[in-house]
Formats: sequence, C-alpha cells, structure tokens
Amino acid sequence: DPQPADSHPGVPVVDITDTGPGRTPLQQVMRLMRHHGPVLVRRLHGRDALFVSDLDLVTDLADETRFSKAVGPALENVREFAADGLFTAYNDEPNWAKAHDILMPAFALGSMRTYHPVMLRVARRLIESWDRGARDGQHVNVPDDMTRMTLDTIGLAGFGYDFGSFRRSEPHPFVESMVRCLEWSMNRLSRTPGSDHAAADAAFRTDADHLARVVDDVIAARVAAGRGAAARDRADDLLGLMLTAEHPADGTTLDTANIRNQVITFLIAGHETTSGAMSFALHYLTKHPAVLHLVRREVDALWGDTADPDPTFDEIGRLTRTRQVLNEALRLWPTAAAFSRHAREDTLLGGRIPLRAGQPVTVFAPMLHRQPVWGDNPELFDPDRFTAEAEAARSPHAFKPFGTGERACIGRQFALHEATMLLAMLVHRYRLHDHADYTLTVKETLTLKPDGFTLALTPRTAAD
Ligand code: MNH
Repeated sequence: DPQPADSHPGVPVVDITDTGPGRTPLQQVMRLMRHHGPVLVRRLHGRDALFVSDLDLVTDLADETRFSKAVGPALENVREFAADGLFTAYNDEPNWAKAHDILMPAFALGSMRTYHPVMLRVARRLIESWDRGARDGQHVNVPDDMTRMTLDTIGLAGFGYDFGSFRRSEPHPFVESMVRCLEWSMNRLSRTPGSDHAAADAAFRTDADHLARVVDDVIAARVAAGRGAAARDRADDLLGLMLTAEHPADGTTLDTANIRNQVITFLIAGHETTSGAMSFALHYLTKHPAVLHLVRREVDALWGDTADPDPTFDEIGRLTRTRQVLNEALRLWPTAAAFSRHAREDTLLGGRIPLRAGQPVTVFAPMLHRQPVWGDNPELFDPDRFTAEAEAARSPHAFKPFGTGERACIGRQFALHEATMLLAMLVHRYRLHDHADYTLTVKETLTLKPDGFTLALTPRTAAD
C-alpha cells in the first residue's frame, strides 16, 4: 500500500523494491500511475524518484525562470559514454552553451532544405529494400529497417559518413553496441545495492569503447577528406561546424574530446527515437484503415500515379495529415518517454508539492499524453487531435514528446521532416498487410519501440 511521503505530503509513495522495475520500467510507471494517479514517488532500495504527468504540474515545470533541465539518474548513466555532449551536459557546463550556439545554425530551416536530398536518397534505399521484400513475398522487420534508414540519414546528413545499413543483413555494429549501452544505462538503475556487476560493467566498457572507435573513424574520414575539394561543400554540416566553427564569445572551436562526445550524442539521439516514432506510426496506420485512407488521399493528391515521385522540400511541409499521424503516434508512445527538471530555488511545485533546489522531478510523457485534457478516450488513436483548431484549443504543455525550454530537442524539425517524408512515400507506394495480426508489445531500451513488428507488402495498383 502507498505510504505518504515525508517530503511530499499527499503524494503516494510506491515501493517497487520487491519486484524491481523489470525489463519495462516505463510501462511499469504507466501501470502505477493508472492505479495511483498522475503524481507519485517510486521507491526502489530506499531511493525515491518523483514522477509527474499532471498537466498543471508539467505546466509549472516548464517555467524556465523557476526550473531547468536535470540530468537525472538515467542520463547520469548515459554520461558514461556521451559525457558533455549536448544531450547529457549539465546546464552550467560551459561546453553546453558553446556547442548549442555553434550547432544551432545546422538546425535552422535553411539547413533542413540542405538535408532534404540526403533524406530522400536514404528513403530510396529503404524503398529499394522493401521492393525486394514485396517481390519475394518476404516480411519486413519495421523497427529494424526504420533504424537502418535513420542511422544512415544522420550519418550522411550530419557527418558525410555512410553506415551502409541496407547492405547489411544484421544491424550495424554501432547500433548493436549503442543498444547495449542504452540497456546498461537502464538496467543500472534497478541494481540491488551491494550486488556484483563487474561483468556487465566490463561488457559496457567494451561497447562504449567501440562507439568511440566508430566515431573516431567518422572524424578521421572527414579530416582526410578535408585535404580534398569536396570538403568545402560540407563545411556547414554538423561535423563541419564542430571542427571549424568558432564560438562568437571567445573565438575558440570545440575541443577534440567534446567533438567525440557530440558525434556519439548525435549519432544516437539523431536516429533511435525517430526510428521508433515511424514504427509506431506504421503500426497504427495498419490498424486504422480509415486513417490510412485519408493519408493516401493526401499523398495521392500530391503524387498521383507517379511510380517514383520526386518529393520536394516544400511538399513535405504540406503533408498535414501525415504529420498528424506522427504526432498522434508520439502522443501514445513518446519514444523518449521521460525528461527531468529541477527547481532553481526551493519552491512549491504547482503551489502544493515542496521541492528543494536541485531536487529532480521526472516529467512522464506517456501519462501526460493520456490526461483528461485529451478527452475521455485517450487510448484511441485519433490524428484529428492534431488539427490546427484542436491544437489551438489545447494547452501547449499537454504534449511534450520533445521536452521543454532551452534544453528541448534540437533535432525536432529534422526528425519530423525525415519521418513525414518516409511515411508519405511508403503509403503512396505500398499496401501494408498486417499479416501476423500484430499485437503491440513495446520494447524498452531507455527509448520505446514496437517489438517484433513485421509487415507484408504489395505494390499499390492504380485501382487502390
Ligand atoms: Mn531529440 C533532446 C526527443 C529526434 C538531437 N530530444 C531531446 C529531448 C527529448 C527528445 C525529449 C529532451 C531531453 C531532456 O530534456 O532531457 N528527439 C526526441 C524525439 C525525437 C528526437 C522524440 C524523434 C522523434 N533529437 C532527434 C534528432 C536529433 C536529436 C533527429 C538530431 C539530429 N535531442 C537531440 C539533442 C538533444 C535532444 C542534441 C539535446 C539538446 C540540448 O540539451 O541542448
């Protein structure tokens, strides 16, 4: 039974020490919140974590004058391999502001235009591979192929480096090491104090070293190319900025150790969550024929019977329906499900929960996205929740898949452009068959993905 917490009167404390968080700690928090409500303290081995999904509290936590990003326990573990990269840097670590200022131009609208051809090129790799699947009557593994596509995209667009994931039958070794590093970061949170984890930690070290080696290759490839003429064209991609851009404040560039941390950070943050988001969106499209029909109408209006359309940058911005489908998938399964905040000074959260300065609070998006503000059937997949009118009528704090404030996702537009374009191209080209009558099972590796989701494909004909 929940005990009242000394530090948080009225907030239920749920001690999960007996069972532990298991392999799906985020879905456990969802269950706990369904039972105990949208604010709770989860206690594990005497360590407390405050989770909130209540709209008023999340709104309060978005107030940048009183709160800022906290590098919570999960991100402390990720720091073991991403250190002071943008995602895991402390707010007051000088390299955060420096890298943020240097890299922001790479995420301005104009830069998205320059990534578009690369994104299209990689989307066509996926289509080539799915065409083969359709021809040979093979199922495709959706999350695996989405991961191939997003890794190749961030590699090429950000770093001019080709992971060649569609030429491999297994995931790229970088992805395998990365997934194990993320799993280690997650599982380390549920350790029993005093138990021995030397073997897991040694395996983690090997994987983290592998990530660093791949990244050193990516950087070395650029430095070598820098002696050739092609380098000029790439000077303003992420790696070009990292290697050459000077910070306006002091005229220095990023240091070598920090560049390595940034490349690891962007290779991970730049593909893992987008891949999950597209996978969930495809899952919901296969289960909701009426929604699929509307997306088809939208893409057919643009590309009609053209067998191999040549989507332009501006067309992707007009794919309103497709974008709504992605948003709705991110509502139900925000693939980066939680982010943490802490108070700058001692304060009362929402006027009722006392917080000390620096004490972390975790915003838990999956349940924020199921609060009463979403109506009385929040489990229903309904992209109409993201029409312009519906969005205007709702608090901007009800939907937080990309975090909040100045530490919010820098890659949001990148992800949305890439994902919207690919989904639209797939819907335009294929009939998607839910051949296995797939039941959604969500796999957790800090991020969320539909586990074992496969599709059968046939080409669309003029008639359908
Ligand atoms: Mn992304 C921060 C979610 C795609 C690079 N991202 C965040 C945060 C969330 C998030 C949530 C805030 C974390 C926190 O407050 O602790 N990101 C996503 C999702 C997608 C995504 C759901 C896709 C869908 N992110 C991308 C892409 C890139 C990227 C694509 C890069 C190309 N994200 C980042 C970086 C940060 C970040 C870098 C850290 C920014 C900062 O703190 O300055």
